[in-house]
Amino acid sequence: PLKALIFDVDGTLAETEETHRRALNETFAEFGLPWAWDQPTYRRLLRVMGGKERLRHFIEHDRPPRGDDALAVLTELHAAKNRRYAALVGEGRVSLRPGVERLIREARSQELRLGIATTTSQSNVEALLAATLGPEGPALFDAVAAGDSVHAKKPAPDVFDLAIDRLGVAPTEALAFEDTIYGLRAAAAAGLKSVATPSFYTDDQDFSDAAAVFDQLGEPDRPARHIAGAGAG
Ligand code: XBP
Repeated sequence: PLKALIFDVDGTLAETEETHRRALNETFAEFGLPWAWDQPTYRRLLRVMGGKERLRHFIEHDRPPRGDDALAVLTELHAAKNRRYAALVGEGRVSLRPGVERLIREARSQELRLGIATTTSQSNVEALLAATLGPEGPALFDAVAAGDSVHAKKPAPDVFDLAIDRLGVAPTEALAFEDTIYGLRAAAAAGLKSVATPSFYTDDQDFSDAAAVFDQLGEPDRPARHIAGAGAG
């Protein structure tokens, strides 16, 4: 039987990547780095999972000016990006994707356990849940497995293994919600089936390995005739 739902964060709970990108570009300016990631550049770099890993890849492969200076302060650069990101999220600049809040609240009322399995950090997850679901948002989830608590980020199964372990369920008793093929691979490697909800930066990926693909988790259509019919009865 299904006992738990495990959600990815960036792209799945909310379209957060443009906020990460804005926070990054503002942080590059703060650090005096003459870099700006536009959307095509960010789309290409999103193939590397994890913000810090992505920055390192950019410096080592794109060889931008001042790369060595940035490499020396990579941890500080990424932490500064996350402070900016959390501040932007706290200002209410990010909303949950359609249907996500309903699914979370219905799952809780059906006594399903809820987990998070993400590449981003615990603090980013808490900022997003509090800003979108209210102060009690983080407490709606029974387990948060974040990228900063595991050895290997997605597509490795580690965050899903950790989430499953903390939820106390078997992989076959949980369903993952993901927006990337890297997330699908991570979930599959941990023994979970996935529902895919492709997002702004991932809708060109191949989701044929997902158990189901939905463009969003929004409310089912309620054709006007049903409403009219109920009223006319
Ligand atoms: C998506 C990611 C993250 C975010 C940025 O993670 O790869 O790196 O882009 O967050 P997921 P950080 O879809 O698993 O939530 O800079 O904190 O890594």
